[in-house]
Amino acid sequence: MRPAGDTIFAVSSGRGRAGVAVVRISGPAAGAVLDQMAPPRPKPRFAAFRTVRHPATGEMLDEALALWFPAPKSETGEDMAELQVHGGHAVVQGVLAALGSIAGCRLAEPGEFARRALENGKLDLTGAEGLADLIEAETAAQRRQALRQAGGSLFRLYEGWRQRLIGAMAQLEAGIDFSDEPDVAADTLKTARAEVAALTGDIARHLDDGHRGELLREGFHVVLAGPPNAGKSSLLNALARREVAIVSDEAGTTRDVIEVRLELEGLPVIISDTAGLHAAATGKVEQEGMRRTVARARAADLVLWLIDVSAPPAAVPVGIAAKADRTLVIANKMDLLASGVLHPLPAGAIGISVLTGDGMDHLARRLTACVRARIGESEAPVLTQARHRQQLERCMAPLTSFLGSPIGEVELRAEDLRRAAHALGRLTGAVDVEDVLDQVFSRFCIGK
Ligand SMILES: Nc1nc2c(ncn2[C@@H]2O[C@H](COP(=O)(O)OP(=O)(O)OP(=O)(O)O)[C@@H](O)[C@H]2O)c(=O)[nH]1
Ligand SMILES: [Mg+2]
Repeated sequence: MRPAGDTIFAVSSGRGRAGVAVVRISGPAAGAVLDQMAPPRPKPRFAAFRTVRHPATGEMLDEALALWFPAPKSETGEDMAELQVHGGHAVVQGVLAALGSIAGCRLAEPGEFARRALENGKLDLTGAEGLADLIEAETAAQRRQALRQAGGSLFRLYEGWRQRLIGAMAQLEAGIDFSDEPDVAADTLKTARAEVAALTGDIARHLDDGHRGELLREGFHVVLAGPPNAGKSSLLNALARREVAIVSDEAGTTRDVIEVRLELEGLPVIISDTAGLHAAATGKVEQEGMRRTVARARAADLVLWLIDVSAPPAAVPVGIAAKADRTLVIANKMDLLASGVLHPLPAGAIGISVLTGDGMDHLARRLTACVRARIGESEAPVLTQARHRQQLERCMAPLTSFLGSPIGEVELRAEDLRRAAHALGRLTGAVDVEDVLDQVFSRFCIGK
C-alpha cells in the first residue's frame, strides 16, 4: 500500500462511455484541488455547477457538478471532493491527467477509499466485506444480505460479544481485588462464569446456521447427474432458457462439467451439467468425465438424479447415494408414456418431460423449495464468509477451555478470555489486522 498521506483520486462510476462519470478525490489536498480546478469551493455537502479547468494551463476540461465533504463527515473520514463530469473517454482522461499533475495527488489503488474509511473508523472489516459483496451482488437476496452487513449488522453483533467478554474479564479482575473477602470474590467469579457460558451458547448457535449466509453469498450448487442420454443437458438448457450445453441422442455427449448461474426467486443457484454415469465406461476421457461427475455430485448442495423412463432404471451410485437427503430423483421423457415402453418409476421420483415441458413447473417449485429451505433469508445477522467462521472458532476454543477449567486459576482464565476477545477483535478489525487487510481489500475495484 502506498503512503497514506497522499491525496488519492479515481473514477468511482462504471467503466466505458456514459452520461456522467463520478471522480472522487480523498486526502489533505482535496480542498485545494477544488480551489485550483473548479473554483470557488462549494458549500460543504451541496452540489454546485462549476467549470473544470486544468490547474496549470487553465484549459477548460468540462462543466461539472462539484461537491465538497470536509473531514470528518465524509465516506473516508478525510477531506473529500467529488466531480461529476461528462462520461466521455476524453473528458475523463483529461480530468484524471489534470488531477495527476497536482503535487501530492495520485491515482487510487483498488479498495483504497474503503481502506482509508476503515483506518478512520468509518467502517469495520465486516462492513468493508459487506460493501465488496454489495458491489458483486447478482441477486436480490444477495443484495439484501450484503446491505445489512455493510450497514454494520455483523459489526454490532461481534462488537457486542467482545464487550461482553471485556465485561467478564473485569469481573475476574474484581475477583482478584476482593481476594480478602472470599464470599464477594466467589460471587464475582460466578457472575463471570455465567456470562461466559451464556456468550458461548450465543456464539455456538450463530455458528450452527447450516452455512446459510455463506450459501447465499456464494450460490447454492445443484448438480445434474444420471445415466448417459437421460436428458441432463436438455434439462440444463431448459432451466437456463438458452442453449448452453450440446444435446444429442448419442450417449456420452457431455464430457466436461458445464456450469450455469441462475436466479431462483432472488436466490443464487449454480447448476452443473455433468457427463453421464454408467458402469461400462472404458475410454480414458469417459472415465475422467465420470470421475469429475462423482466429485461434483459429492460436493453439491443438491443432486438432481435424472433417469430416462424409457430405459431400465439406473440406481443412484453409492458415492452419490450417501447424500440421499440431498438428492431429488427425476424421471424424464414422460412423453414416451404413449409408446408403452415405460419402466416403473422409483418411489418419490418427479416425472417430467423436457421435450413437452410437462412437469417442469412442478420441478422448478420443488427445486426452489429446497434452495429456500437451505438458504432461507434471515433478518438476524448471519456470518457470510469462511473468515468469520474460522475466527469465531478461534474464539470458541479458549471459551471452552475457560468453562472446562477451575475458575480459581484466575490468571489463566483471564488469559482464556483475552484470547477469545482478541479473536473477536480480529473479526471486526478492532485489534491489529494488518495481515488480513490486503486479502479483504484486494477484492475491491479501483474507485471504491
Ligand atoms: N422423448 C424425449 N426425448 C428427450 C427428452 N429430453 C431429452 N431428450 C432427448 O434425449 C437425448 C439425450 O439428451 P441429452 O440432453 O443430450 O442427454 P444427456 O443426459 O445430457 O446425455 P449425455 O451428455 O450423453 O450423458 C436427446 O436426443 C434429446 O433430444 C424428453 O423429455 N423426451
Ligand atoms: Mg449431456
